[in-house]
Amino acid sequence: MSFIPHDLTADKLIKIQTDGLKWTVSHAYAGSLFYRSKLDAAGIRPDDIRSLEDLGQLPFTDKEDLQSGYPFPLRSVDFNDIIRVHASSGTTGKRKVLCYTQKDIDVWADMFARCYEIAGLTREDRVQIAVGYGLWTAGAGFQAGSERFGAITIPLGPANADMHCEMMADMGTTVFCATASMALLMAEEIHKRDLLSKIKVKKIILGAERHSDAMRMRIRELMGVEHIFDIYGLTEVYGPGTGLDCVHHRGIHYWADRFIFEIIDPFTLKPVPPGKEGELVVTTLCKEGSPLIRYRTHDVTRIFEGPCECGVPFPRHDRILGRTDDMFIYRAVNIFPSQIDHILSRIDGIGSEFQIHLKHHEDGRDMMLLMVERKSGVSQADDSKLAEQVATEIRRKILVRSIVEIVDYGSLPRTERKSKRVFDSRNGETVK
Ligand code: DLL
Repeated sequence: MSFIPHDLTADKLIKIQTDGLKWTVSHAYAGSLFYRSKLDAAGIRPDDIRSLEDLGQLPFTDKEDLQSGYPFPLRSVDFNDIIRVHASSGTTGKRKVLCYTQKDIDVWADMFARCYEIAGLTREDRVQIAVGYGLWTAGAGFQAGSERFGAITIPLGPANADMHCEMMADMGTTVFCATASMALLMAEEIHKRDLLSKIKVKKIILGAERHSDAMRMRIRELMGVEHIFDIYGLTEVYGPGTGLDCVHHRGIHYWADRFIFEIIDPFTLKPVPPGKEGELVVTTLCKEGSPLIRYRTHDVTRIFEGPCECGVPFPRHDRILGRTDDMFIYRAVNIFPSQIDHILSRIDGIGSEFQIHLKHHEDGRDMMLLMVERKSGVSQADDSKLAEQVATEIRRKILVRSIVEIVDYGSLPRTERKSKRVFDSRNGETVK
């Protein structure tokens, strides 16, 4: 049995998307006061939406709309039809709460089963789930997908390293699912405890946060796995499982029969040319509880053109390259953490973990302190040379000065959730 419609053609997809777009706009207009007033204000009636070209007329939805509509933003069905809510913490303000009908839960499980299929799992596989359960979508998504797919599911949640190591060995786990941070933490534990010969993990599925090539390489090295797959998703679009890269690892296949992805310029809000980076905007095609109309994710990626060697008939987007709201301004330069990541990934002797601390100096200027882990096995003796090299590269590529401190491998905090890498205390204390 396959969860992937291998007979999906471009024409069929256009039909599914057109019907789904019309359905979504009518459904949201009829069921949600929020959407009705938004569409009325834009002078749009559901009947105006006749083809995919009409998508661009629709107003955007943004995270503020979810917060102002708290506790049931975007709700478009009767409370009797809602069977679950999930929420994501968000960085500021109230949580984003999204509601699900039974159909939403089923569609999500089917989408997630596709992810496991694309990763080449079979029903013999044993899937250990290390992401959080509860209001967060992660645990529920990974579990429902694995069960729908028919693999053996081992739902540990973050638990602790002892428990993960024990279950991994005893259950014969073949697939490990985690946030990128947790995958690194576990890979280091397994290495430290010298457990590699006792475990059978061949594949890691990770996501939930941006991660560097260096981090993926490190995890792969330490755990000796065949593949690391990148899974994308967000609470607003069901949760994890909106897509996954295949064994060729040239982009994330996404389920274009369940949602439309547009890439826009976050400043002009106009679509960018095909293949160019921009902000991902999502319109769902059959989501009942909390449908999305042109929802601005603030995630930066691009859509790849052309088919993939694997033959899966779904389009691909690039890894998430950053978030438009990740950017910080330091000495009048706009900087994304991914730029720092990129530079560090290319310097020998550096590990994958770093922190950026922005502080206000008493001389009135801002300073950026970069704490960077030394690579495991590299001698401390070269720290000052390494620090100089990092600072020079940053000055050369980003045009700002920074203070670089090389710290011991493993000394920056590891987390089972999402890592925080930027600490901005410029409105608080002053450093001398
Ligand atoms: O993090 C869902 C998820 C859980 C995805 C587990 C994958 C694995 P939220 O908490 O709503 O949902 O956060 C969504 O996380 O907008 C991205 O900024 C980021 N994100 C998710 N997956 C990736 C990824 C979950 N593979 C936000 N790469 C999104 C980079 C990711 N960033």
